[in-house]
Amino acid sequence: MDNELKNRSGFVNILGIPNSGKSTLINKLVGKKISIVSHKVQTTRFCVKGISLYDIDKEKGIQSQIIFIDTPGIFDAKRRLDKAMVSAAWSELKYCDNVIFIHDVSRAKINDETLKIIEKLIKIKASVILVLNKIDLCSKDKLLERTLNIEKLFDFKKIFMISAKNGSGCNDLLSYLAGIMPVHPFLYDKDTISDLPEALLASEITREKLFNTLNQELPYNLMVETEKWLINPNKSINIEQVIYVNKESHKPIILGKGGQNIKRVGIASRKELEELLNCKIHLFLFVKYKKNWMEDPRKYSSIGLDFNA
Ligand SMILES: Nc1nc2c(ncn2[C@@H]2O[C@H](COP(=O)(O)OP(=O)(O)OP(=O)(O)O)[C@@H](O)[C@H]2O)c(=O)[nH]1
Ligand SMILES: [Mg+2]
Repeated sequence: MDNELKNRSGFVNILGIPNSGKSTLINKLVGKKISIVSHKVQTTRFCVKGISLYDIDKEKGIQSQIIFIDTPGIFDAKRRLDKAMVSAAWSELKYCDNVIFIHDVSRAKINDETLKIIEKLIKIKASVILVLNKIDLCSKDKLLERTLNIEKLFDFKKIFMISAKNGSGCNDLLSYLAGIMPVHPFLYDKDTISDLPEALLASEITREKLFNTLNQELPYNLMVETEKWLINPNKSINIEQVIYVNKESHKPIILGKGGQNIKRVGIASRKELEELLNCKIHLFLFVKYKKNWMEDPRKYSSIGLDFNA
């Protein structure tokens, strides 16, 4: 049989409550930043695919292409945007051969949100791999106790203990997943690592810098849109982005004293974009008040969310 016919390719959905480390994990497994990370809950707003190629047999050139799907954190959503995010997280499940359920072991307990997800996974008879994350923050005894308690709740197909942040255990997880992907020709081009268009990634990078630069008073309800993308003759790129806030009072928070804050955000975002896109970037940020952007259906469809979820 032709070696190409021995390749594997399939989908792995990463599910979990907000802040459990889903995006940190996908970035680690793909080996490149494709999804933004912050210490705040509900950072990821829409599903992002990240693709990893793993050599199963280097000599024979047999590889496994694992298409990971990072999803918004699942919780008891009430507001429209939150509901749309949670619905998006569950919606990708139907395409997936495997599900990773990620649990943050540094949490004091297995909370209700976690139990609700497990209940649903039981109901839909999903094939689930449990990934216990943030083991760098947890003692061995606590980790053992948590493992015993959580494995009672569901017949997990396999359990891994990892730190998505420092990478421990991540190779074992990747190698296991590579081996269980179905034998199938690559579903995506060999060189593709993400399905996120560059302009959307650029908006996300700026949103991440806002989340990470602003502290407690950060208006969670902000959104960033890349409105202009102009490639100059010298190959540098001019990017114009608008940060939408839905309260006038949020504008000065984002700008900061004498515009210091927005300046910091702009510098951090530009630096990262230059690294990711490998060229010089001229980034221009604007802050605009837009009443109720969260009630505008177009803002949902532009990032693949269902306004009526
Ligand atoms: N110490 C430690 N921190 C981690 C680890 N994994 C993730 N984090 C941190 O946990 C926080 C949340 O990480 P994210 O990857 O954004 O979590 P998420 O599950 O994608 O969150 P949402 O998108 O909001 O659902 C960030 O501050 C990460 O740096 C880990 O293994 N160890
Ligand atoms: Mg995330």
